[in-house]
Amino acid sequence: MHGLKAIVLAAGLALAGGMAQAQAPAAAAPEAPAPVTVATPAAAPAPGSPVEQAATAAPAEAKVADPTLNPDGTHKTGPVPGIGMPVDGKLGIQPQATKLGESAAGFHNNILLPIITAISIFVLILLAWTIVRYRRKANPVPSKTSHNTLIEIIWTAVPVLILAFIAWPSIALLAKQFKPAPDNAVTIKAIGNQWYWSYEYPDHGGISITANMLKEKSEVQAGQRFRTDVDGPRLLAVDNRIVVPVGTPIRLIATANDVIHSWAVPAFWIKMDAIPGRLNETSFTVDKPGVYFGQCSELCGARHAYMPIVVEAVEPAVFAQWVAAKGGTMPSAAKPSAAAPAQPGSDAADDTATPANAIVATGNATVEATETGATTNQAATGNTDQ
Ligand SMILES: [Cu+2]
Repeated sequence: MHGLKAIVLAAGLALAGGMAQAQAPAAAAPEAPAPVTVATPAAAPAPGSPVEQAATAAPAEAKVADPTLNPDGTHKTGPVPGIGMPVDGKLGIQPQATKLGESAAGFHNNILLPIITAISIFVLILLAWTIVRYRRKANPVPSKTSHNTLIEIIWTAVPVLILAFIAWPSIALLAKQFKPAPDNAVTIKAIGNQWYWSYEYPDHGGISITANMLKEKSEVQAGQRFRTDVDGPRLLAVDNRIVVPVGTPIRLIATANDVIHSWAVPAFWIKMDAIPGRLNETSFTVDKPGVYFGQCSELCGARHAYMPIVVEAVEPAVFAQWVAAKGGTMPSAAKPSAAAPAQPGSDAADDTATPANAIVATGNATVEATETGATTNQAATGNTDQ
């Protein structure tokens, strides 16, 4: 019977492990780039940074309108109920907006859940049968049997086989989740603060965004911005969304200024700790345009529940327009990120490999960092410059 309990426990842990990846990035982080170069915000791109000045039509002349906002500053795109957000009374995992999320949710729904259900039903039946069949009235003289080699072999071997069967796709999934982004990825740095998120786009002219939760109409004074249903559900809508292009790999780097936070968006299958003085990295590619909601998922203090995350995925052309509206610049397509060069093991096939890319992909991040000069080692400074 112990063997069966172990199966149930192990299966439960495996299920929990599906979403609770919080600890894994910490373990993976030493592999992550120690000296990450960050272009100084907005004013002067660091010498050698891949900011291409020529691309946009002179933002100085006519300010480009933010394509995601209405003239009054409210969001144009509202959420689709059930997509990228929780729904009242619903059980299970949100529909996934990334390929990795789809495969992970499929693993959970089609493999783990049936196994767990079958084991639970089997144990329940076994218990009920034992209680009824071997009750004192039906079985007045108890058996003195204490060993049965065949049964012991079975109840040891079967759980081992089940665990091995689960481990195979689990480990493959973990490896995929922390596979470094290709070097043409869009780098976004998410910084947790008590209690809001701020973001930087170091490869896009150092755009920085602060995202605060929108208050309800009853909580603000007349004339102040409040949440509408287009902004998103209560407690999940923010004033400034992060905008990402669909179909493009995003390299997400998470860190924090004060205490440990966690950047979590269920529809992307991402939950990553944001730790002061440390850079955790993951990557994702959003398949469908839309608005996706998440929350800080590490208990970080009094207003932990009030630092939501909103990602708006748009077509690449709209993203370029948004970058221009934010006063940023699109990096040259041929150049990799200066802020976070691709790591060994990243997928070079996603990339239109140029000689420059090849050098960075195989080269040494430290060399890159020292060449650019105006860099900051986030890990060493504890992010005091944020
Ligand atoms: Cu937090």
